[in-house]
Amino acid sequence: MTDFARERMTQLLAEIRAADIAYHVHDNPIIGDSQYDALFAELKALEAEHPEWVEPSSPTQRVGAKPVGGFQEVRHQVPMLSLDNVFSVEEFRAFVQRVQERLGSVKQLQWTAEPKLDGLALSIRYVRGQLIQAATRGDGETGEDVTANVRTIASVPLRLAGYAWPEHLEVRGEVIMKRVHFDQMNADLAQRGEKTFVNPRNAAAGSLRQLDPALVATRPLSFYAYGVGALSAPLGESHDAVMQALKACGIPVNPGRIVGDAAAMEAAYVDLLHQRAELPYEIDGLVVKVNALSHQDTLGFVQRAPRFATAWKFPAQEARTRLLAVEFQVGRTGAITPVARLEPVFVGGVTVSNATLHNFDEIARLDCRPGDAVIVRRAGDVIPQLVRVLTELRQTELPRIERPRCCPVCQSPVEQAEGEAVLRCSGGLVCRAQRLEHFKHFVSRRAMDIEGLGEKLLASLIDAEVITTPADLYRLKAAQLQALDRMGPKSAANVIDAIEASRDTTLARFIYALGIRDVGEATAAALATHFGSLEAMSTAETDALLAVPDVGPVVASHVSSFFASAQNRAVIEALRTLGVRWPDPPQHVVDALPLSGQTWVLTGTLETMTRDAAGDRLRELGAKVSGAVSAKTSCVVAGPGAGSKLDKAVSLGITVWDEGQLIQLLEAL
Ligand code: 9MJ
Repeated sequence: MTDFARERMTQLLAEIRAADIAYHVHDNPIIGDSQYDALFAELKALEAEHPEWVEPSSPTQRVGAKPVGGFQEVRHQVPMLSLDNVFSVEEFRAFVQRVQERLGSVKQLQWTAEPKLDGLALSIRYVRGQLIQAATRGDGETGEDVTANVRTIASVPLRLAGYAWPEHLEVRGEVIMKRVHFDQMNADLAQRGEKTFVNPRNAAAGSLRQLDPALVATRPLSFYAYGVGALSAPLGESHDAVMQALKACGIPVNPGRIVGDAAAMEAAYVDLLHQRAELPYEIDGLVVKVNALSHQDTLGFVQRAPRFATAWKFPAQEARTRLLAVEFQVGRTGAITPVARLEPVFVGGVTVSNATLHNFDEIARLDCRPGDAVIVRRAGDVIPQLVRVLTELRQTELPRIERPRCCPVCQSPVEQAEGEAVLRCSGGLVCRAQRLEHFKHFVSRRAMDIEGLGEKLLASLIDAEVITTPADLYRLKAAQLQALDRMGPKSAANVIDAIEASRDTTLARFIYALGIRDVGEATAAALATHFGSLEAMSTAETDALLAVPDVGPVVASHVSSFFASAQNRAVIEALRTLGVRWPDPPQHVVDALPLSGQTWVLTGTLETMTRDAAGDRLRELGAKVSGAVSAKTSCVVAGPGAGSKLDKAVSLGITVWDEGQLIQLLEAL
């Protein structure tokens, strides 16, 4: 019996370790979460029966006791270097030239290019394959012993795989927190009323420096290796070979590639910069290294940094500036959004002078006041955010921002629905701001698609009272447009043509264009397919609306109250009389469509069609197309540059297709 138990424990250890490596090192899970949990639970139960057989490197032994007396100092046997930085292509070329001059005799120099992870540097020491110690960089000579905390990081092996490792092996790399994990953790912290972290790097650093390993174990940290420290035997002759050897030991490595020359490195920089926002973790540049270790040795070091490598930094995503004022913008549905006006600052590659503050609760949470020094963040193409206020720099008492009581545009009273953070203007279409936003939405590309009717022109038409409802657009005459400032006959005729062309539309677009609250494109498409006509939809009872996939009680009530308004019905009637029309949707019953009930997500770049076009085709086939991956997602189509959504899909075990598979499906249906 005990022999059997011991054998089973060995088998479980092997299976769990293999699953860990497949998941963390190869990004290619071999078993599902519940199967993994079952193996883990079985091992734990057997270990409880036979504590004498518990291996210190068992995956059940990740969480240990608190280090007594805080973190001890660790002297690094081989100093932990930092990287020199370059900030421009000229500086980068100068670096390459310096290296080439120093290695004068070498003809075909090989380089590696890898993302620069933005986390916390760590050195992990393995002796005879067992994790013995982990230390932070500190000042490069002496760091802190964070072994107990690092043992809790699921992707750090407690025992190396295989047997091809040197007796002493020091692995160096970065501890990071992936974006999805960061968002999730911050949401959990906020829900518990605890302090949230400003960015993933602070979250990783703050977590690793917690004294209680049990708490660290709850923080979703990851580790990627990018180098080695002290070694009792070489792992290879090049940086790339060393990384492959680490991977074979079951250590997750920073993904790099070999590049031939400066031009290829410059292309790698641009590629990575484009992928940046989609990657599952934050990076702040491209690291290039001379590949051959013999060349690295020849080049040596200057002060604390190697001559054989450099970090070509991306434009910073965070910058300090000053908050000048907070203004309130009124959206299409009356939502009042506070916007921070900032002293212009160069961040994320552009000059930023506005940042979103989301809602009034956010103002209260940040406690931002005009005059404050603040940190703004612009990541990828997303709207800049105000992430932190440097309250410690406030020298005099600054005035708090008052919650608006009336709409800043039309002075109607402000409302706040129970349980909602959003403040709303109660003025409806009386409010000029809501009217303008309503028109902007109506003419937008995914709605009635009227080109040439920009915000400025719409505002002039509204102010001149030429248009008060969307139906007025179809009564516009070129002469009226020309009468407005600086509108030539040709431009006026183009606008009229665009309006004319928009009369032929689809029911889904028309429903979307109406701007019913919470009815986005996907819901509009679902309503169109389900009801087949505007009449059926506009007279539907709540129960009938609730039968539409994607429609819940809130949306159903918005739809009902929209059509209950005589004014709305009159506008629709006028639009139809003025010639707005659409073909009858396909006479399918919803459930009969091939992809009914499925939710698809498109991410990354598609090469033979746009994501919009692919989304339209999928919707026509009955699928819902969503922007976010969840357990309910049926399939994710990932093109080049796919990042966090792909990562989430993989972690949830959701089917992932490439563009070719999607095209095959679309052709087959
Ligand atoms: C980061 N942070 O991703 C190095 N790093 O190499 C990479 N850092 C490094 N390499 C030598 N990819 C010293 C630091």
